[in-house]
Amino acid sequence: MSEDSKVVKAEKKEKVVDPMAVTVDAATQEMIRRSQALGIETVFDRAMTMKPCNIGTQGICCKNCGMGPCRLPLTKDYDEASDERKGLCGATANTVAARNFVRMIAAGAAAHSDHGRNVAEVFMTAARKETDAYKIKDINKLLEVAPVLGVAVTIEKDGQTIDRDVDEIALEVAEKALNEWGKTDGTLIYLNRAPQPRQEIWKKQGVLPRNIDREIVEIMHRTHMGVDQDYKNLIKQGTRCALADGWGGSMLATDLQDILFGTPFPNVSEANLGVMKEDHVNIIIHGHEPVLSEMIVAVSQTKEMLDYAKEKGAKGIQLSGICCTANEILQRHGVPLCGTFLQQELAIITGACDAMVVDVQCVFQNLANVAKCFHTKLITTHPIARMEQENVIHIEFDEHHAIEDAKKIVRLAIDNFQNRGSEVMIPRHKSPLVAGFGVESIKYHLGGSFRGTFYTLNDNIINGRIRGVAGVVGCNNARTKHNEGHLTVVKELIKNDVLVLTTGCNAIACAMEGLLTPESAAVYCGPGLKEICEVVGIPPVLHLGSCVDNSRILLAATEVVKAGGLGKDLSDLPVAGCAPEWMSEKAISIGQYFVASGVYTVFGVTLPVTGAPVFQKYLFEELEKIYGGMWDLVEDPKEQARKMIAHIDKKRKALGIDKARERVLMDMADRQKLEVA
Ligand code: NFS
Repeated sequence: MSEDSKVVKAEKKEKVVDPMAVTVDAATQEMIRRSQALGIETVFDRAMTMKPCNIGTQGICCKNCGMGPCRLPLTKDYDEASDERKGLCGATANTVAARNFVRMIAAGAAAHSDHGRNVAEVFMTAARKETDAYKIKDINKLLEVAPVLGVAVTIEKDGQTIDRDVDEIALEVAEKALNEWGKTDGTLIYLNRAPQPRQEIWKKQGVLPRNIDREIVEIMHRTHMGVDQDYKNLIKQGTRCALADGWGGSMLATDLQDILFGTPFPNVSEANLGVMKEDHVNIIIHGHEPVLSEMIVAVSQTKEMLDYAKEKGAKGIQLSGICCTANEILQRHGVPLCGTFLQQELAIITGACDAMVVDVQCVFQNLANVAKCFHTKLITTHPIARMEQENVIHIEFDEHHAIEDAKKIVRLAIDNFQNRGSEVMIPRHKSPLVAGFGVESIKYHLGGSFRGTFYTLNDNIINGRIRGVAGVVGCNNARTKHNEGHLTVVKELIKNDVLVLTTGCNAIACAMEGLLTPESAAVYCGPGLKEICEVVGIPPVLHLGSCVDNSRILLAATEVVKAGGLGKDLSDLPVAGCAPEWMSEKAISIGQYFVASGVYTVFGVTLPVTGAPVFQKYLFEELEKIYGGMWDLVEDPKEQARKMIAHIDKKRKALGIDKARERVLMDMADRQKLEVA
């Protein structure tokens, strides 16, 4: 061996991922070690060997035409007044960064909203009774949503008001909902759900979305070579598109899913790779649309399938989920969470995954390469999301024969159970959790069944036991330590009496850490929040579902405004938002609709705007003057929490309730003093 190749080998040896350095989760650390022992590459290895492009990270690479890519790096001696960076066409760094940013919003809004459209189409199939698989499950929710969409739930007949036929209502709701994607007149109906002053701001700014598809298409037009060249005008359209996501496609997805599959209500379950069972057929559902996973849940619980699994030597069927589809089936059926976005390859590396069923979004193509090393059947199910690798099986799912499709998939997994190799290693780690919260259950828990309202929550915010409310959401990102940002921010917030509403992979991370249990309040919370959690019996971190369910956060915040005492608009509330480990374009769309809804929103890791300081300043400072909400980028998670708390305190002060918080603490002390006296 030559000296040179020894050096290469030595260097290679040094480049082994240190599991402790890339994740805080013990199960993940164990499985990274396992992947190394088996010589299987994962995202953690790739993140080490491939560094991100520094120019792309800052948002200043334009590849929107064939003359580029034009790269506009920030020079060390950058000075705003003399910044002459431009692409071949003359596009400035601000234009380039803004174009890239709003394209991310378009992609994110498209992902959420196309998901929403699929649900609306299935809803229509159910309303027309073209399928036996899907039925209107939650009639109460249907009757609640119908009037919002302008569908009457009663009619006048012979001078009497009578209830309309539920099937008729469902059909009309389906038509109205589907219309929102492409209607030719007016603006989105659901915008009416926001507080009136918020609607006025949107109207004044000219950002009321006309229909969902149009706003996405218009971004693609405006960011084509040589169209919109004003970063403020670009971000205006970005806002309109993001609102079409949050108050449109995502909100419709959530509502229609609730009507079809049931509105979530708190239930108990478990989280982390340890939920897999060695003696069961393990089916992992991964992706985002509950349309298929609902059917798999139903089918895998049938006697027919359970008997078949036993026939094949398994004790039963263990379903579990990864990413947001996991959150969907958790919140409605208590199906355990197998892991977050960054654990998807590791779930296969357990050697115990008999089938991984994927639909759309957040699915690694490398799953196919990992599956090749095991007996795992990797099954794609969606016509718009296939994989090129030959070992991937495609079973296209169609709502007209949903049960048959689901049966085919479950049978395939059961048949595969006996093909397991000897290399099974399931980490033992898992944590208990309570999930399934939403506007309805918060009302119930904090208001009681007879007076289900948000008054109690508001009361406790006003009296200072709850300092404020934070929405902490979003992905994992392999460029930062897995789950560390999520858990640090959330723990810091609840320690400071901030109630946390969570969705997406943040919710899964919190679940894995045990933060979704009422018991965690005694360990992690400040005295005010602890007291509330103990009295009411809720966790300090409320799991509201998947990323499309961020719409639940918007509606919960609207209920807080309605309940009174905390201002007239969302931007008056002592609330803040955060995505500590974001990575997907969906997160950017979510961030923008939170900002445009009046919320201070801080992202961790990185934000592709830092190479265009003027545009960045516009997002971070100027938007506050327009919407009352603004973006921020803070790498250190503790600092993220600190800034969120500072914002919450700023809002408390503006509401005149900053003193109340101190008074409560003094009241308790005073009471003690009185008792002593
Ligand atoms: Ni949200 Fe869900 Fe997770 Fe991020 Fe992906 S699963 S839609 S995008 S990675 S939170």
